[in-house]
Amino acid sequence: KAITAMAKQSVTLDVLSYHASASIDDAQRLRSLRIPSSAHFSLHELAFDDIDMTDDDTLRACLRMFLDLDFVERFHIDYGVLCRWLLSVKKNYRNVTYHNWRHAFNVAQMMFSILTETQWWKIFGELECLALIIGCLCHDLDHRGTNNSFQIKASSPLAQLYSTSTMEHHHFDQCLMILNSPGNQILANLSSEDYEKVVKVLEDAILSTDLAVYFSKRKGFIELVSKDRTVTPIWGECEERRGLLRAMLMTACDLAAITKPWPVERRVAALVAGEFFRQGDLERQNLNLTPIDIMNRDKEDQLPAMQVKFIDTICLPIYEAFAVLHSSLQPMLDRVKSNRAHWIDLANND
Ligand code: 5BB
Ligand code: ZN
Repeated sequence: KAITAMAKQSVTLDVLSYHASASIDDAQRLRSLRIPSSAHFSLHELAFDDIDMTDDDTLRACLRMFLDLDFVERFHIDYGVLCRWLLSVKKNYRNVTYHNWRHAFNVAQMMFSILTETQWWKIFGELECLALIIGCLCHDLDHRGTNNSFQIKASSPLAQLYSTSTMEHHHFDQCLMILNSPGNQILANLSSEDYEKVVKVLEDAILSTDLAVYFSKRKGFIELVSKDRTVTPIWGECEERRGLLRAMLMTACDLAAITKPWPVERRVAALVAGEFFRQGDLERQNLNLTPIDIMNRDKEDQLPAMQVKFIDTICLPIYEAFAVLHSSLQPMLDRVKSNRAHWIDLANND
């Protein structure tokens, strides 16, 4: 539904006025911390689990990724500014059960381990790798624990601003806002040409985390993978192929909980369910609607069957394609299949 320019402007101000920058003191403190190696944090592991890490550990691990990928040197990033930016990003995630800072951190770690294990960082180059890692850390900024369809049903200010990929546009807005905040400008020392490139790749990466975008690009990607079978150096020179690979990587990292060892997957699935059920509660209380089964607490016993469907329709195709593209990613596919067997077991036995 169209709204007037003036109404849109007031919605824009309403939505965009909120954002928090981390304090200089907190940045100073983080800046003074010693940063352990990537091996110390197991940052190269596809089966990585953050459960035993403190919040400080997650921040130090992020700094380690930026240092090891050589972003700080290559892009002349002021280390104190990087510390403040990381704290601001973390601060702009909300206390929801799944779409919080820990999720963003896990997605970034997954991107780091895939880029390094496959050596695909060479295909993308430093600029696109920087955009991908920033994109992962920022891709769910200010998530409210409710999905796009909830924004539309609630006619939320966000839905008035963006009719498609509603939340993803907002995550990107928040990302740009932090990047532009005084004291947080980690891209300040890039040439304006490089800056424009990073922001463009960043926007594309964040918008690609909308499942609708994934569905629209998946067929083309799977066709490309069955044709080429591996990421050849040609991909490095072909913007179309690189773009497709970047988009699919964002989804593969976003959904990677499904590729983790069973105890991790089971724990994360409970967090996802908790957030879905809370949205269902809000739909009942605030919108007077009956939530769909996925969000309906009364249908909790159907959760294992839903996970099987989620795996079959959304997850298996993408991790199958990635296992074809690089043998080092086969363990992800293997664990999706073994998690599927666990969910089948639970669906049958309870
Ligand atoms: C997924 C698409 N959604 C619009 C409707 C529900 N489906 S689903 O039927 O495949 C589904 C997925 C149903 C239940 C689910 O979890 C119940 C605990 C899930 C599910 N989604 N399970 C997971 O383990 C994970 Br991880 C996810 C992803 C949650 C984020 C959803 C947004 C994804 C954007 C890429
Ligand atoms: Zn996400």
